[in-house]
Amino acid sequence: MARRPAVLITGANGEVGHGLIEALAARGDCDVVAVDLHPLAKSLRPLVVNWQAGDILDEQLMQRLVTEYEVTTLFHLAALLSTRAEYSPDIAHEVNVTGTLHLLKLAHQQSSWSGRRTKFIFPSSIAAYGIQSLEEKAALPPLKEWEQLAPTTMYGCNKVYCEHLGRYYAQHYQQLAARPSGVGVDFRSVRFPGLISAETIPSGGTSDFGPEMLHAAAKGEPYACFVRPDTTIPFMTMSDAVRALLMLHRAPEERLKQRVYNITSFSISADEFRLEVLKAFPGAEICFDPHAQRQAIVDTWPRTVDDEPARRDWGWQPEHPVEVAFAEYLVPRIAARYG
Ligand code: AKB
Repeated sequence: MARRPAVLITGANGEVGHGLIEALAARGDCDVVAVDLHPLAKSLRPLVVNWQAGDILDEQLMQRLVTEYEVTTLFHLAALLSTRAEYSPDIAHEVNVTGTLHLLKLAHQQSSWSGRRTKFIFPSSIAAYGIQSLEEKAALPPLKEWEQLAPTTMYGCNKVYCEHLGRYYAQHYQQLAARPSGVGVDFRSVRFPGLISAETIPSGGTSDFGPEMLHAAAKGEPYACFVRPDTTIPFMTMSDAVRALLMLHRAPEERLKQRVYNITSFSISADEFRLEVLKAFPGAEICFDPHAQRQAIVDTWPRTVDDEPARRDWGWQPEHPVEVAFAEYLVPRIAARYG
């Protein structure tokens, strides 16, 4: 009995998973198998051929899936984000690193079975960066992929290491073996900025202050922002983030000059974010009440990143610069969502 080709998504119930499953279903050219610790949202179930509530570290679960499905692409979205990971660094390491290693092995196994390089799409993050001081942050030009990689969070360390692991599996796996095993894994990664979704509210991240502010305003709730007004990092709409994953997925491998790409859309401060929110919800009650430790994390993340290689190699361009993001995408959807 032949196995059915399928795209496997881990962390499928998370923010990016929601958008990705909907986008893949709209395209309708592949079967999706979804795995998440929690049962898949009811609205997403009709869009996938199989969903499993389980742990990516559960070898039996994952091996059971690959007896039924030939995984052609793996979107590995499951992770503990930067704030949550600081409360449980050991668990974060287990999920973010050991989980990724297991899935790279699984992708390698799939490539060996099919004779085709399984694609492994991995969202990394601006948390991979670690800038040492606010003065340096203010002075730095948009960061390139290889600059300032000394993250201060467990999540950031995990992301940098997994980027390297992916490159290793793609290019150097068992390099000393007499006969290399299989065709290897086609690992590709984007470093996401803070993501803003109209449909879901983030949890466990440190860039969450932006989307939290917007959703609170739309719900008519007061919001105390946990970073200073001048705090500036890059952001992107969830729709652009999902487009980026799909563009990178489709790009011919020979066009890719690197395995990890920065992408960005717009950089604004927390206060500029507040002003955008006030344009749409003039009565919104937003104040600033910085949390010293979370502030310290965001202060190590860059104001801007250089995404020229992504533009050059696979045509990356955001659809939602800041005005469009708020006025045409986020606000109308969020307003409709909360009535
Ligand atoms: C987080 O805040 O941890 C994430 C990220 C920037 O990767 N949103």
